Amino acid sequence: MGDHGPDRKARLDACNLAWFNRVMKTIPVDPARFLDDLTALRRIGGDSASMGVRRRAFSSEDLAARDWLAARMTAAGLAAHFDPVGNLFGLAEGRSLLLGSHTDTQPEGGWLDGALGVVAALEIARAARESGGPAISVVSFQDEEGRFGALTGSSVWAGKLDLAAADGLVASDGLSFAQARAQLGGRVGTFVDPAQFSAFLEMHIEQGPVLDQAGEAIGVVTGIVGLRQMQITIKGQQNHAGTTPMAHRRDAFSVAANIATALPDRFANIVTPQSVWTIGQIALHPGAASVVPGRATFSLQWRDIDGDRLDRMEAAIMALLADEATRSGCEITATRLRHDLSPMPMDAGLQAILAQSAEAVVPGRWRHMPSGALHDASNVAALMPVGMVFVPSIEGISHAFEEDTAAADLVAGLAVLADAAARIG
Ligand code: HGY
Ligand code: MN
Ligand code: MN
Repeated sequence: MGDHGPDRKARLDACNLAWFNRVMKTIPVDPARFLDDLTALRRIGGDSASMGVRRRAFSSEDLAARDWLAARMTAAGLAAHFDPVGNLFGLAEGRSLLLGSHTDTQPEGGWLDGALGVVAALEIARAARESGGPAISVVSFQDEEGRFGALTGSSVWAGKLDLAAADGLVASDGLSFAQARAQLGGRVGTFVDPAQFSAFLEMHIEQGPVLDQAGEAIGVVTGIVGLRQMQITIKGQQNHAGTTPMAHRRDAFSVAANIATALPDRFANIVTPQSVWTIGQIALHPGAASVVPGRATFSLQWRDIDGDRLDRMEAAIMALLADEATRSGCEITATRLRHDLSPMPMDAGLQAILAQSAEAVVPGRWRHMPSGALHDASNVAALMPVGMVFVPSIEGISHAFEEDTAAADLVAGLAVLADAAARIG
């Protein structure tokens, strides 16, 4: 795949290396090597016509990316280790700070979502080892993007989802998590003991417009929203699209459409402008133009920073489903995603350190902010103190091939994360 990004020299010129060398007094990371690794990773599963990537969890592209990462970890002097669910760790000896994110992507993924945090972690761990700095380990969690569940790899590692339940998760193409992880073959090792890590830091693109619109370079994350998700199935009556009068239909799609359009009214007294809900997947059976669909199955996901509000949104959804079942005469069932992804505050001490690093690297061009996206840090917070740092997303676009961030902002994020890692020590 052609390298759609600017060439390496142009990228480095954009980084103003004189500034970079002035601020990087702690762990001497190499921005060129960092950007080269990011570009190399983008090529694995890269879309030929854009900057985007396709690396669904446990796809051949995902496994190739993990093998590439394991080799880079080994070359950096870290012990590459796959756990039973495909989380890939690069382990330093003894107690260490853990940095990382994920390398699996959405079906049409951006080149930086997750990959940025993993490659930045690799560069910082490598530079720390080269310079006799603090012990730093690296992780790429598996299935953060929810091909099977939601943040599956870190949910299992954090004990929020048991392995048997994870194995029962099934992707939309029918592949089970058990079948998928069997592809690890001889790579697989034991689960890594979280007690060896002092804390976890994750750098990530913002995936929203706030920093980009403000012209700021860094977000210090205060908390991560909670997420709830249901699979809703509507069973009506499959019938002839020409001979079935409209009044006699039990059209599963029209009920699904009613539910989608009724949600804003049902949520009106519950939500804030930051609350979000999405119907991202829908399947109609039998899916033919001349057949009134007898079955509709769709995902409904909602997110908010307040757990109580998530509960009230869920109650409103269940009431709407009951009303629609009565009105339409269709059978409506809902299966809730089992494991809990509650709103998660970031560790106050790590926020303070990240704020100091942000002020040192990009004085006055940073802010504290919540995360509207979910991240593995939500799960890791069950095991150790966690912190997150954002870099801007150009025009706020993510989960799309157009996702991108300016090279100077990528390097500023690297500098902030390295500075914070050095302060944590
Ligand atoms: O959906 C999310 O928030 C994450 O990007 N997987
Ligand atoms: Mn992500
Ligand atoms: Mn994502």
